[in-house]
Amino acid sequence: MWKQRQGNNCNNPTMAPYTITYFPVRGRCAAMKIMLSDLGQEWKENLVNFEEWMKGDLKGTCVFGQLPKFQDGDLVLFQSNAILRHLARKHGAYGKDDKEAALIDMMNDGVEDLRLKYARLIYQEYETGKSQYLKDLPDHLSKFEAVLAKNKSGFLVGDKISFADYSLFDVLYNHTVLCSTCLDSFPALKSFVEKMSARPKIKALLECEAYKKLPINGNGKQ
Ligand code: 6SG
Repeated sequence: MWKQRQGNNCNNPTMAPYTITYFPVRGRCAAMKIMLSDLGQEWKENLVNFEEWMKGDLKGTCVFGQLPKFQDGDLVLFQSNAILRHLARKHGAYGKDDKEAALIDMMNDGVEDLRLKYARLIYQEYETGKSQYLKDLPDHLSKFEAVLAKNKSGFLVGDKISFADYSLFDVLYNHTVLCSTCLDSFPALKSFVEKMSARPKIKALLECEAYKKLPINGNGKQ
């Protein structure tokens, strides 16, 4: 049986409607925790360490053999982006109509592309690929910069925050840890990260000890 951590200072999991099961890292759960916090939602957390995971019992019950696992009552979900979308539908972070929802999906897919490049660097090429990665990064960032600079609301799509904003914020935050100056020539991205970090419930999560002590990535690289 894996360890269940009920109560972690970051939120009050008593009666929480949601349960997140994941490794003790921020990784694929950071965006959903940022989103849940900002939306004023509570969750319980089950932390699964490497040894427990390697036993394989839990893995065998996961649809794709991977975590995170997300439970909302009797609904059990895998795939972090499907989880973000489910929460966005439930809590009004998926645009005002179908057109906005389509644009939000498009932006989130763009964020996912960058997230996968980042994950490849962190997990496969950190020692050999970092300088080339940082050379290529402005080209990727400039696309998000253009979208944010055009939309006066400060969000990716429409007038309201959406799950794509939480996801972009998470990926940008990780990149500022990778390279503290990487947003310097992107004023809209810089201001986006500052504003998202300053939203009170996001700020509280980012400053909470239990969250801070989780490494960003599973191999300790950042
Ligand atoms: C890894 O990739 O931490 N899930 C990961 N790995 C374990 O056996 N497309 C989906 C999604 O969006 C991707 C899921 C994701 O939800 S996250 C998973 O389940 C497996 O495949 C990144 C991460 N990796 C660290 C890690 C996991 C197992 C071995 C290394 C944490 C560190 C040590 C044990 C637990 Fe570990």
